[in-house]
Amino acid sequence: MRTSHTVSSYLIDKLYSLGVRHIFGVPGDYVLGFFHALERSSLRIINTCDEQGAGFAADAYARVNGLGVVCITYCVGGLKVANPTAQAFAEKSPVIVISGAPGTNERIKTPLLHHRVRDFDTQLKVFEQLTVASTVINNPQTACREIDRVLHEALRYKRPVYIELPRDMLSANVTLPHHPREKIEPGDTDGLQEALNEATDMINAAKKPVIIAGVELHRFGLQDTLLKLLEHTGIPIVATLLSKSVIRENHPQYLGVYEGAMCREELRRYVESSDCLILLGALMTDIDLGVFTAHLEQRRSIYVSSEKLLIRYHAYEGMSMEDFIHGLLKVNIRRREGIDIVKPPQPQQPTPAPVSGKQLTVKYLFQSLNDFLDDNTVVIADPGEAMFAAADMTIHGETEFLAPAYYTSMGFALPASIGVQMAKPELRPLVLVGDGAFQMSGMELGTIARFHLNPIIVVLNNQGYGTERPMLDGTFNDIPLLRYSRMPEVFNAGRGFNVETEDQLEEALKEARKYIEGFCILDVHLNPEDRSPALQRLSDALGKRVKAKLKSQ
Ligand SMILES: Cc1ncc(C[n+]2csc(CCOP(=O)(O)OP(=O)(O)O)c2C)c(N)n1
Ligand SMILES: [Mg+2]
Repeated sequence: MRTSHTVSSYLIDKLYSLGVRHIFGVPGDYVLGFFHALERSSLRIINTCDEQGAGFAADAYARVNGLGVVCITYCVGGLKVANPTAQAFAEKSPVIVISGAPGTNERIKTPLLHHRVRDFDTQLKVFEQLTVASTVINNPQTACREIDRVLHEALRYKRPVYIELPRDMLSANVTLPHHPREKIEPGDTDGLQEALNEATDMINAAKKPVIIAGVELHRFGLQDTLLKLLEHTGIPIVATLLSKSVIRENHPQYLGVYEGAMCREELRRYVESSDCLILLGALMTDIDLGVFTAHLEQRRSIYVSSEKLLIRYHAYEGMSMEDFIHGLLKVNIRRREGIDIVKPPQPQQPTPAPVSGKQLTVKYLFQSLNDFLDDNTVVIADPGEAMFAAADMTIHGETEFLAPAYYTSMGFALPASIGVQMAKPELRPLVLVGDGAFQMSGMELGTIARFHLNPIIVVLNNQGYGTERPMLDGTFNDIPLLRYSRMPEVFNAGRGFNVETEDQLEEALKEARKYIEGFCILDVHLNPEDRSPALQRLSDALGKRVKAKLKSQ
């Protein structure tokens, strides 16, 4: 670190020291000075077509890199990243939102400055609701402390934070912080031991324990500890849709994604008949619980997250999830082997050879895509059929599946592929996106082309908002019908494939694997009535609610 700093240089150096190498965003006059400083720094600016794209790219970058940054201008840009920031908050992704803003002096002289909404702090108030910490850097003497404080909160809670930079502050010289040694509060070791004893007794007495591994294991860097726990105990494990790929899915103890009635029937039965559910870092969201079709009883559960520890009906206050899970490695849990393990559900059947001219189905498409995966593929799925049908794909590596499985904002997957490839250039994204979601995010193909990225984009073209049709249909679920395979002409890059039949799919995937110079886009035509069993069950469950509401009006 340098010995003297401005606000800009301090923030940039700090981000670099935390492992950030790329910043996603769109400039504007209030933030141009900061972009200029970024351009001359060791951080790389990835300017996207739209701020929402930058927000999703930063979220995905945070998910694979540990921290992501989006940088935008005041209000017109900031309010467009409100939605991606909300998603990052809901799904625990540490994204730093940096927004330019009118200078502190300008605010006094000209109150009606462009982009202002109601007051100068309107945007700040919005972001206070969407982040775990926020700050406006309006005093060079406290600037470093404020920057350190909010960055620390992002890392501690794995949630977004907001930093507003009034433009006249950027080159102000700052007072460097004096770093007192961080005090680490000793945990409640007696309480922890009691919790571990209770958990050990319960696990050892159980006939059929199952671990449900949640997304917090990934966010809090506990994936290696989880693998040790599996080895130590021999207990089988499932993930949730939000945590899918928290461990590699070809691990011998891994059974699949559990999501109540939405998952495969034999998997549902296996989990729900367990007499000891060990839920580690799972957010109990409605989608992860199969829209409340899950039957996970508290009296059979050990539940630990960053917020609480519950064993059956006993709540242990003030325990750390990390300490508890590390503790499980040290206690005497009986190792289960071979015959001790109730026979787990079998993997899927092999995909039949493609039949020339045969119309594609969702089932065939996902079987073929599953066969297409290799160790370097990262699957990024948008909400809709893309995400629900992908639940049963077998992901080869850790953190090689990303989807907004709780907040479920459309338009995530395509821009997310930019963030993922910037953070992990060795991975090739397979983007699964509905035609509706593509229409919300497709311009980011321009960013993909400009930065020479090479995702394979599968557009599930079912002529509209397929997820919604079984809930309640109308012309409002129709969308313009585009020729997605012609996108390479528009963007002057990449390759496009029109895919209607099984053999065309096989050919397109073969070509896509070979063509690594740019993006590939497959326009996959599906019958609008065709749905994966998971999506059908979800739509039925949600549809009942929508229709019941309509009746009661
Ligand atoms: C930003 C956003 N707007 C609206 C919705 C509500 N919604 C959920 S699924 C869906 C339809 C998605 O259509 P498409 O991307 O074509 O996927 P499909 O359902 O056809 O598989 C809509 C509109 C949403 N989740 N996110
Ligand atoms: Mg669709």
